[in-house]
Amino acid sequence: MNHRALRVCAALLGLAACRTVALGAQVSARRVDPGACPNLTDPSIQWAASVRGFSNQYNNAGWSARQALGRPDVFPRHGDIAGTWSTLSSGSSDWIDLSFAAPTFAGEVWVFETYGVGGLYRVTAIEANGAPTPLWSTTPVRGRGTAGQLVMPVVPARPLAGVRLEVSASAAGGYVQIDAVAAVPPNAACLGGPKPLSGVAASGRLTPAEYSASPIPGSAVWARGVASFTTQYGTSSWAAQQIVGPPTVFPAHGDRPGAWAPRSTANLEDAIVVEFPTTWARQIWVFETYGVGGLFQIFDVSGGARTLLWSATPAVVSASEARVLRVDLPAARPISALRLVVAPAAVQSYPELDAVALVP
Ligand SMILES: [Ca+2]
Repeated sequence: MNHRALRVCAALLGLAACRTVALGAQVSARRVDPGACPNLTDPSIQWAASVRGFSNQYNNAGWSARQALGRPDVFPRHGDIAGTWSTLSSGSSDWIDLSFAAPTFAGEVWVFETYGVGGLYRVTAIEANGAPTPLWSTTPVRGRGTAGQLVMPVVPARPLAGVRLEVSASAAGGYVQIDAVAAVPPNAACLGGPKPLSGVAASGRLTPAEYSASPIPGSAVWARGVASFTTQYGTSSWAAQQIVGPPTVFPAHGDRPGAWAPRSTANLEDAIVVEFPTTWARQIWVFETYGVGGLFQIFDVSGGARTLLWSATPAVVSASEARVLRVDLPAARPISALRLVVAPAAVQSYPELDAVALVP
């Protein structure tokens, strides 16, 4: 398999680092028991929405390929139960290709196995551009007697158009049946995904009109410096330094000089670390003037800490208006540095950040 390589950048505690990631590097997936992941009803989860193809199906009704779409309807039950895609026989090796409704920014892929659990041995990601990339593989084993949820990290997190599953009924010792498949954004991840600080409330993104009715208080402390960044679009007009100080673009919207812009709309992830005089902050305000919605994580990285304060699924919020994200913290905390993470590829644009402030 010829793995595609992708340049990915990360800002780590003041050190901006870029590395080349081979998409297709094997990840460690885990089969977890029913109930181990509490987020099954999270509305940001995208369930497989259409069947692109399959090698076989047991029949054209209760055990057809279409039964792998949507939310689980057999899981957490285990057994030869209608409502799943089933292999043609108890001795066949089969595959199925499933698509999500639209390329979905995924930090994990979940597969719900309800019979012949152990027979699923390979999962291939279908990238947003249609290219297949190996995600996980193992040796198929004899089926176990309970349903399983296979949880696979997607590294780096990125938009996926679909997945291909390969199963071996002969290895499992009986029919293999798959109930449902999901693309899960990082904020709803089951394993390993960072969990935001509890009690944090986002106001949503204020429109310029909403902002003018309820503007930032005069006590706001604006970012005074940039500690690091992954990329910048040039060294002047869209440089990282353009995020320092009060807004200069807002309330205007557009690809306008005066805001930090990452280098490429194809980057999966970019980040900037901004510095403040230490402030006991109760709120964080971020002014997004282009690629609005591409901002998806805010970390407190003061003094070597790394606490996820806020997380969302990156998606286009507005293509015509600027927005102000206001995050309300459950209690004042001393902040001297924030790491803001954007996903250009998820919004197919330059997420441009005009200004960031702490409000005591
Ligand atoms: Ca099903």
